[in-house]
Amino acid sequence: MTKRITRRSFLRASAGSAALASAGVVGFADWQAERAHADEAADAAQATGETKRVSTLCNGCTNECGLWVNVKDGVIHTLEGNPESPNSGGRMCGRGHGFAQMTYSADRLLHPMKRMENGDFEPISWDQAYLEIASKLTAIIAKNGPQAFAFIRDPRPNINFYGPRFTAALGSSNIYTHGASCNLSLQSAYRATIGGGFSADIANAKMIMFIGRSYADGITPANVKALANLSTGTECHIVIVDPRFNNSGHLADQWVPIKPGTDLAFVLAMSNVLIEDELYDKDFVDKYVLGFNAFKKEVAQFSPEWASDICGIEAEIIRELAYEMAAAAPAAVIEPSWRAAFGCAHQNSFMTGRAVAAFNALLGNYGQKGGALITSSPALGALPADKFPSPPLVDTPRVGNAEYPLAVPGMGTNLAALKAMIAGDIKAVFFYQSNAAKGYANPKVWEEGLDKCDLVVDIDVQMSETAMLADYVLPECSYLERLEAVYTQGGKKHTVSLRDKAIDIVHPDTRPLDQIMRELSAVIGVGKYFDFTIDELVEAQLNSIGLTTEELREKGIIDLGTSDFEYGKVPAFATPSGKIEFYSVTVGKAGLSPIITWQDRKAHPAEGEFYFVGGKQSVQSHTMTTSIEALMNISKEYKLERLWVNASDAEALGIKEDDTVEISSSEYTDTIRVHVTERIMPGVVWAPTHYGGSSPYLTQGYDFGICVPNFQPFDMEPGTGATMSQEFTVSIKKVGA
Ligand SMILES: Nc1nc2c(c(=O)[nH]1)N[C@H]1C(S)=C(S)[C@@H](COP(=O)(O)OP(=O)(O)OC[C@H]3O[C@@H](n4cnc5c(=O)[nH]c(N)nc54)[C@H](O)[C@@H]3O)O[C@H]1N2
Ligand SMILES: Nc1nc2c(c(=O)[nH]1)N[C@H]1C(S)=C(S)[C@@H](COP(=O)(O)OP(=O)(O)OC[C@H]3O[C@@H](n4cnc5c(=O)[nH]c(N)nc54)[C@H](O)[C@@H]3O)O[C@H]1N2
Ligand code: SF4
Ligand SMILES: [Mo]
Repeated sequence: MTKRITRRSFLRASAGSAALASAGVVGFADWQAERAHADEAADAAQATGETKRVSTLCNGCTNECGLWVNVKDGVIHTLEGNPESPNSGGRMCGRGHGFAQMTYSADRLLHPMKRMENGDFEPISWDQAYLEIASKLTAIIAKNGPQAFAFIRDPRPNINFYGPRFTAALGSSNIYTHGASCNLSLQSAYRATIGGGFSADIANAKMIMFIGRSYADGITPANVKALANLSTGTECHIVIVDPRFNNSGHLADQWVPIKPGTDLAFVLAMSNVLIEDELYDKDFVDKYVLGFNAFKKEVAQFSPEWASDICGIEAEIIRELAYEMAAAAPAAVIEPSWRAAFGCAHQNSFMTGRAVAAFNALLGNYGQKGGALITSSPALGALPADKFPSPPLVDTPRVGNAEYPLAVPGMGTNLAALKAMIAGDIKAVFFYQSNAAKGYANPKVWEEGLDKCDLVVDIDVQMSETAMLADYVLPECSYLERLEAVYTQGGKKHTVSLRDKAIDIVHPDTRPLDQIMRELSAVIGVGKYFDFTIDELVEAQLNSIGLTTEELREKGIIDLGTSDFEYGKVPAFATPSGKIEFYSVTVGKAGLSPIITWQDRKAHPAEGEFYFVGGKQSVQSHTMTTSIEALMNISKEYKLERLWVNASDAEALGIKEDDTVEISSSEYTDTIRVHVTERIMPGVVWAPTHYGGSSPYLTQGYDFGICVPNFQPFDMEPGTGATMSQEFTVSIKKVGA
């Protein structure tokens, strides 16, 4: 096997990220240099006539950035961002370049693996894997019914086509995403309040507030670029509300440190100011809001003075921020945020999301330039039923739906499935591109649940921690070696693109998902729902919107021109009442306060303890990139695993830079090096969420740093079933210099 992407060339390509990680500054010059380097290399290669250029999508995170792959002599040579890509804006981040190394990684799975009696894994043939999995699965379903099966996946268009189809073909409704450990709380909150998600009109805002969201750490390249433009080219007032000065802080005007999990009090207090001082948009509220009077009565008690102690922010600052937001409205917006603060973090995350959506409504900013935008997504047409018959709809409600009725239906809560595994109700589970056992809840609990199952199948490219707990591991080829179902993206414009095959399969015994589903379903006896190739599926999907594969391949990304977005048009709110629901009957029925109100976080530090917050780093994606050598070299060189401790706290505990501390929660104790800094507020510690790998098969990330979910008690947010990733506190003590 040729490994043409050398460590050196990738380290060079990732230099921008290294600068970003070390200095905490977004290195645009570096990114540009990186791009120019890619172009040069592509030109040089093309001159020899040996290069082919394939348009595809990065698989380094959920952003689905469009890119061109330059292939030389059948080997991946360079990658370039596609300027037409809405999320990348023509730039790829360092992870995107680094993750391409997965294709040539020495840690890749090469054959289907089976766990033997003694616990070791042994390679087996595909035929044997299919036969054994099919026979176990059909026996489990025959004995326990189809609801004894569940499928958990990281939702991307390809698996969103195959996963639910496979689950329904087996007669089960238990299909889940990773959402319960990402943004389930806030998406469910936005759905309940405004009918779905929204985006901030970054380019045109006069004031923008980020609450626990960092574009420069949790990267979407186009947003980083827009924020950088905003910070240099305009008068926009950019505020970050975060217990730590995150890397977007360098592009902001104001850092407002806040105690973790108290963002709800902060937003309610700003709402109190807008209402008490009559600064809110009365016309907008009259027309579009349900339950304003009840909310007004409720928030009368939540003054900035009330919130001040809870949040650790001076009342005057809260008042000032509310006034400034009102003055800039409707070109002012609280950005929707993503994971860390209220995506799945605390027992009040859902309520925080509702309060954020409501605050934006008080500003009257929905649909307005510089405000909160609700846009549509394109839909593919129906597929010919003879060639692509759909399995019958399953009526039985998914496990977890009854207890967590507020969870977005497209996500569900996989933790309810985990509980059902422990209870013995779910006995067979499939994972696709999902390292649930390392990141969706406390790994100990996943181990218990998967141990109780009679069949665990994991489709992955490497031996992840979840794969380590499986009975069968099916090796997929990497994303650069396969074609996938069509990708559509919504927003101000509607686009369509493909994740395409850039090179031939490197390891002959690995297979793409579509082939695995087709072959396995045939052995199980439900093959009629998968009796087509991926090329046939893609062509039919594209034909359904008047396009062909050939056309899309040539252009890379096509603007469908179907977006009906228009500035100034107030969008439709897809809530039960058609209004923005400050009062929600649905939420009330689920047992939560129907009116948006204060709810405390659950865990509070005792004397001597700390709040814990986690977060992304520019060079890593969740757990999966910690197996990429070039990216881990950056993490190791810049000691990116370290725990951030405030300088005054460190002094009180006698801790110095690079000292090793023992960190303990109610669940777990580990050791970690410390970074002493003023960039985190006193009383709070921060650690990156990517590290602490425990699969010895993944040589790069093994045992580097701490695994944050180990510290988290198993618990679920009422209403949504989100994981509550930060409902714990820690104590630290020095154990070594
Ligand atoms: N580099 C990189 N980029 C990514 C990803 C990745 O893995 N790596 N993943 C993508 C995905 S799936 C996601 S979900 C997003 C996540 O994107 P974000 O949610 O923006 O990511 P984080 O870095 O986890 O959190 C942002 C900030 O929230 C702060 N924070 C933590 N708790 C609280 C709190 O209680 N209140 C407040 N106000 N702030 C708090 C943290 O200190 C951190 O600086 O990133 C996306 N982009
Ligand atoms: N410890 C920890 N837990 C987390 C997070 C974190 O940062 N750290 N982040 C949270 C967030 S925001 C999210 S969105 C979720 C994300 O959760 P996941 O989507 O599960 O993300 P990863 O943990 O990176 O695991 C992805 C898995 O997919 C595999 N994989 C990579 N490429 C392919 C491929 O082409 N095909 C197949 N079949 N498999 C592939 C990787 O080897 C890895 O095992 O995790 C959440 N939980
Ligand atoms: S943000 Fe980076 S890792 Fe994610 S898809 Fe885009 S280039 Fe890939
Ligand atoms: Mo996420």
